[in-house]
Amino acid sequence: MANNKFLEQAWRWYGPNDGVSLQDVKQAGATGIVTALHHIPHGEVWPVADILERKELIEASGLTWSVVESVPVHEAIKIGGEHAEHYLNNYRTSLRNLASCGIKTVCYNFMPVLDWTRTQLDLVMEDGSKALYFNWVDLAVFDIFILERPHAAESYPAKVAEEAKAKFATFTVEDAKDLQVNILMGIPGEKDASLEELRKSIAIYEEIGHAGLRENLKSFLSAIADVCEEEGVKMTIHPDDPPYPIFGLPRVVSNLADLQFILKSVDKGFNGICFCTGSLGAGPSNDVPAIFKEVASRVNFVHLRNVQLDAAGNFYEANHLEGNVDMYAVVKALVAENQRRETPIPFRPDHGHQMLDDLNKVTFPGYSAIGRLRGLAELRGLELGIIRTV
Ligand code: CS2
Ligand code: MN
Repeated sequence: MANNKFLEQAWRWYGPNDGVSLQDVKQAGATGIVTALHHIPHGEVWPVADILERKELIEASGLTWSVVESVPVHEAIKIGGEHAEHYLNNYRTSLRNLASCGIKTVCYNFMPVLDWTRTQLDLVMEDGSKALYFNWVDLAVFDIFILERPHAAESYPAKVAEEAKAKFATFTVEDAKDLQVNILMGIPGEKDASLEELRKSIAIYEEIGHAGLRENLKSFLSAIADVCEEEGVKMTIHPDDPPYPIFGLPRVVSNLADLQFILKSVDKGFNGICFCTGSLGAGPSNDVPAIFKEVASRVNFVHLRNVQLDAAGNFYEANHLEGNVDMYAVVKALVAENQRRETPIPFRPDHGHQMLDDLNKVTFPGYSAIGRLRGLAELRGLELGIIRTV
C-alpha cells in the first residue's frame, strides 16, 4: 500500500495569555491545537463550561483542539495515600467532562514535583539563537549549595561535585537566584515549585522509591481505566525530562523498559504514550528510533525535538533535524505507523530556539513562535519527503 496518510500537525498553545495567537498558529501551518486549562489549579475538576469556552475559541479560528496537554496528575496521586482517592475521582470527572466535549486525547506525566528541568534557558548558539540547556555541574551547585539536600554531594561523580564547589565559590547572589528560578520553573501560567516544597517532597519520595512510584502509577491507570474505556479517552504519558533521577527523586518513565512496564501494568488500549524524542533522547543509552518501533502501536501523540549531548551527559536543545536523535529514522517509523491508523497521529514541534524577532520579546522558554515554526516546517518537509519516496 502506498503511503498517503499524513500526520496531524499540532501546536502547543497556552491559551488566551499566550503571546503567540491562534492566527499565528494558522500561519505556521498547524491544524491541531494542544492546550490545557492552565488556570485551573492542579487536581481540581475541569468544568464543562470552561472546556467548551476554550474549545469554541479554538474552533472560531478554524483550528481543532486535538490534544489536552496536560491534565496534571495531582501530587497526592503520585505519592499515594489517604488523599489520593479524592483527586482520582476529580481526575475521572475531568476526563468525562473532556470526553463529553469531544476531546479525547490526553497527555500527562508522572514526574515527582518538577516538570521538565533545565539549568539555563538562554544558552547562545553559534547562530545567535538561544536554547534550553541542562548542565550537571550547575545542577549539582543548586542541589548541594542552594537546596542543601542532605548527602547531595555523594550522589555526583567526585569530579562534578568538585567543579560544583569551585563554581559556587564564584557565584553572586544573583547567579544563585537565577539558577534557582531556572530549575524550579514550571509550566507557563502555572505556579513554580518552591525550595521548601521541593525539600519536603524529596523526603516523601525517599520513602516511596522507584517501586512505590511505579505502584502509584499503576493505581492511577487502574482507577481511570473504566472511564477511559467507556468514553474512548486515550491517555498518553510523557517521558521524564531529563530521563534519569535528579535530586534523588524516583523516575519511572525514562527508557524502553519503563514504557513496556507501564503498558503491561494496565494492558489496555487507552493506556498509551506521548512519544517525546527530546526527553528520551537526553538519556545517553536510549536508542530513540528503536524505542519507538517497540511501542509504536500505543503511541497516540508525539513531540519531536532534538538534543545535543556531550561526553559528560550535559545537553542543549538542538535544531529539530540536528543533534543526537536520528530524526529521519524516527519520522520514517512514525510515517509507517501512521499508515496503519484510521485517525492521524498528532505531532508537535516540542520547543524551538528563541530566534530572529523573538529575541526582542519576552517569550515562554522553549515556546517562542519562530523557532517552533522553523521546526514544524522542517519536520513537515521531512515527512513529505519520506512519504513521496518510500
Ligand atoms: C513538555 C512537558 O515542554 C515540555 O517539555 O513536553 O512540559 C509536558 O507538557 C509535560 O511534561 C506533560 O505532562
Ligand atoms: Mn515533550
